Formats: sequence, C-alpha cells, structure tokens
Amino acid sequence: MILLVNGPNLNLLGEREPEVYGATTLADVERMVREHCAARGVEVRAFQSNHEGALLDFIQEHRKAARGIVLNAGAFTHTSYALRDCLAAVRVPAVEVHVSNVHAREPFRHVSLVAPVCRGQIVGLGVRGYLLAATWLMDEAGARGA
Ligand code: CA2
Repeated sequence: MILLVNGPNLNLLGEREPEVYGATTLADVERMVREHCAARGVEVRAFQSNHEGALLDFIQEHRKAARGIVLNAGAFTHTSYALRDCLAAVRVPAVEVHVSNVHAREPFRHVSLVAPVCRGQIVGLGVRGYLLAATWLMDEAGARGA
C-alpha cells in the first residue's frame, strides 16, 4: 500500500491560484494516483488535513502496511520538526512532492525540514509530480521485494 498525504490548504487545489497550482483538483489527483497504482496492483490510501497532528496520526497508523509515502506537506514542509521526526521514526520511504517550483518562489519556501528524511524531492512539475513519486516508490518497493 502507498500513502498519498497532502497537508494544509491542498484541499483548495484546482480552486484557487490556478496560475501557480494548475486547475487539477485534489480529488482528481487522488483518482489519478489510485488508477496509476491500481494498474500495478498497488492500493493507495489518500489523506489530506489542515492539522499537523492529524497528518502524524495518519502516517503512524499506517506505518506497518505502507510501502511508501507520497508527501506534499504544504507549508508544514517549511515549519514542522514533528513531521520530520515522524517520517524518520516510521522508516517508510517517502518522496516529497511540491506542485509549484518552491525554489523559484519566496525564500521561506526554499527550506524543507522534511527533505533530509525523504528519499527524494520532486518540485515544480505540477500534479504529475505525484505520479512520478508513486512510480518511483512502487519500483523501489518491488526492488526491495516489499
Ligand atoms: O507547491 C506546493 O505543492 C506547495 O506544497 C503548496 C503549499 C505551499 O505552502 C508550499 O510552499 C508549496 C500550499 C499552498 C497554498 O495552498 C493552495 C493550494 C492550491 C490552491 C491555492 C492555495
């Protein structure tokens, strides 16, 4: 099973600031990732929350069944030591995704507290970044025999 985790404000995807984030909604993203993984027989559990603790609870709850985490932590990326500790503790391979190119935006978005505990980072490639991350995690799980 792959976890698809989205943090604060990503429930607004496709509804606000389409020039930055595009027109695809979060429901579209969740469906795309589910279909993409289902083609390889992999189940997806999707979760979005605006609350830091709820994200930690979800990741912890699914830590034993999860083979990978596709994570867009939203602005918690730049602020949350708790999320970083959680990812390090659960030891499930995670890929950090950002729809926009955070490195071409405000300086505070250039810092990711979760990057050191993620296996990689995909930024600025729009919502296709979620699919690229899921592909890599499935390949990686296959290579591990997980
Ligand atoms: O580019 C990304 O995917 C971000 O993770 C989006 C976060 C932002 O705080 C990160 O720095 C980069 C959330 C941005 C605000 O949420 C909205 C999402 C869609 C539409 C409007 C706002």
